[in-house]
Amino acid sequence: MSLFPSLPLLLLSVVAASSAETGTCEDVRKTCPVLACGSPGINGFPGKDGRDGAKGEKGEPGQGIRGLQGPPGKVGPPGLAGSPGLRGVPGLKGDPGTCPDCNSDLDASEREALKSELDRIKKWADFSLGRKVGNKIFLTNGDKLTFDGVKTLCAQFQASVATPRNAEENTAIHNLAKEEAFLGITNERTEGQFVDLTGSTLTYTNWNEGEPNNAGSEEHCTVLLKNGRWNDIKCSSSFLAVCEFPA
Ligand code: MFU
Ligand code: CA
Repeated sequence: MSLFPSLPLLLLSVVAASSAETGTCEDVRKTCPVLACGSPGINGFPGKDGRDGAKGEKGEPGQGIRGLQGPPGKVGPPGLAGSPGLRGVPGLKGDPGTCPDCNSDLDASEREALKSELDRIKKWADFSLGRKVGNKIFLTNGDKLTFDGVKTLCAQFQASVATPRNAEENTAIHNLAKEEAFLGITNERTEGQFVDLTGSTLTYTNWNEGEPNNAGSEEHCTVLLKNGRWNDIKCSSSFLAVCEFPA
């Protein structure tokens, strides 16, 4: 059997206790003659607050005036990088650099000393070579080359292929060359028209008898013959290389 009384028994006990409390003093005195009756006691203090009730349902939205706008939210994450911008305008020219090891600025006396030394060397070369004609010196290294080979060789020495402009220059080359030598005279550009290597028309010529004859229709260059006169000849043949230098 349970230690707790059944519900009907419990209710009965509560009703009995309640009727005992609500009964008057006279009622009590009828059952207990010994007990004296006094005046009714004053009311007790209010009982403690009961426990919080269950949470109510959410109310309808209020109808008052709208509140002020709140502060801005936090900054969002950065966006993707944009495409490159247009090229900017070129910057200004920089300052001149310094060159501690370059001592290119010669003073007047240094320039004079160099010029004097150069003149001395030129005189030595003129005396030694004995080939100076006017403002030219004709030189050969003894090589026999095609016409293109001679042009390349002379260019390497800042010179050009020997081109006699008068009888004196022609004789100077003839004296230097002990064999047939190429001259800087061609008609490679226009058949029948011999010109110098700058393309200028010749003002002096010394063609041999019957020349130029364009033998085999393939003679577009010129050689100085052993008799000192000229013959047109194939540019791909090889002859002595003679260059002319400014003197
Ligand atoms: C002459 C010259 C030619 C070539 C040939 C062997 O032609 O004009 O350039 O030297 O002799 C007949
Ligand atoms: Ca010829």
